[in-house]
Amino acid sequence: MAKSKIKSVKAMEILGSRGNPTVRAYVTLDNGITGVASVPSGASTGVHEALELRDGDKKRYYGKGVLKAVENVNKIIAPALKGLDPNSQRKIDKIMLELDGTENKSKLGANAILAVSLANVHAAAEANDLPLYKHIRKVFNLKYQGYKLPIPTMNVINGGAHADWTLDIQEFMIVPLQAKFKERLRCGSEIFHALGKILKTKGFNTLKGDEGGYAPALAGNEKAFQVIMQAIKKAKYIPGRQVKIAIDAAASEFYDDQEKIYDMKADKKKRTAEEMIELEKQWIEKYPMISLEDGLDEDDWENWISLTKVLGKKTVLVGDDLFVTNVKRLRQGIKKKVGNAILIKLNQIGSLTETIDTIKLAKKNKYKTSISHRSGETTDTTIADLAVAVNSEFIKTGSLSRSERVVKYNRLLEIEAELKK
Ligand code: 2PG
Ligand code: MG
Repeated sequence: MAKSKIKSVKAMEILGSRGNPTVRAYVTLDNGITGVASVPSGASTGVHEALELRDGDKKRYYGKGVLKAVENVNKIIAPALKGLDPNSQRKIDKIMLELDGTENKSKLGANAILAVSLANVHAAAEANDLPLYKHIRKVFNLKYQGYKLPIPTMNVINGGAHADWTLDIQEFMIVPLQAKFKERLRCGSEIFHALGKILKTKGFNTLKGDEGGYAPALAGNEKAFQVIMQAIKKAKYIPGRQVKIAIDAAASEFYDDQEKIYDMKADKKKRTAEEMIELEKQWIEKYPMISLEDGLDEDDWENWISLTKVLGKKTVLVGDDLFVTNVKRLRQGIKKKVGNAILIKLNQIGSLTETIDTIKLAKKNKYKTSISHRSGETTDTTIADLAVAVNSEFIKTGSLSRSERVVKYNRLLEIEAELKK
């Protein structure tokens, strides 16, 4: 690996895709190379996530400013990293965790730490003249066979907190299964446009939600499956064979933990955990569903055990708010036999090293991984490279519109083309 040293670390406040501030960091090396990274931000954040530090000063950006996080990078993190070898990613992340010293990164902010962690890995990759996915594999000594492009789960109907609660289920995704990534992307785009036409013909709004999918006020959650099935056929693909469907229920968002009830307003129904499992089972039997994310609340462990018993052999059960990319929560899940896949979001845990450790634990226990964006994004494409670096089965990065979503797909196209050479 090329020898170089960190010369400076700087951060600034920028805007994310929802127009709220977020952190961008720059790591500059003594050879003149600068790595840049910007961090995303969730809306349906799990209660067990690392802390995203926001200023809380209501006079600026309604409290959402990130000047404290930026200052933590410039005044506390920068001096501690100066002079270090950018190839020592583990050490760099460890130093930041120690500087923070809290369980959930509440002192420096997960947004501050992650921005630097990722800016450094970008700088080091460039210094080694390696594409990021190759550098990540090398620097963490990952011994996976060849490079595999992930299957995209594309969120074409947005609901829940991402679309003013037109539907309770947060994400209805199409999952194209063609051999080449570029064919998966084309298939996704064609279905997305077919879906737009169908919705328009039926008199629904075709404006987009936070992740670039449509947000029609359909009469009930299940209607979304029906229009998606129509769109797959209209675009001349075979549902079940060429394209499957996935959902992220994000059930914590409509769970009432006092009453222990899942309150689904679009269906005008309050459901118990047993009824939720039954509903999800019916959907899996009726539609070609490949995966179900957060089908129950993030702390409803007992019912997650039943959910896994009932559906774990039939489908990919992804824990997002449940596991929050955290080895401790994932370990608990493995022990309790809960879920069989994990959603990986860098900013849920707050550093690249910890994210890699969670992925390693998942793989060791045969849990599938899906590397994921957040609903508030930037044009940063690190997750595309991360997905290829770890041969992730899936990537979840939104719909087939909006540059902050599409930019990740485009990066995967680039990687696929480069690997063919
Ligand atoms: C999720 C994510 C991304 P958010 O729940 O999986 O789609 O949403 O970033 O709002 O938590
Ligand atoms: Mg989720």
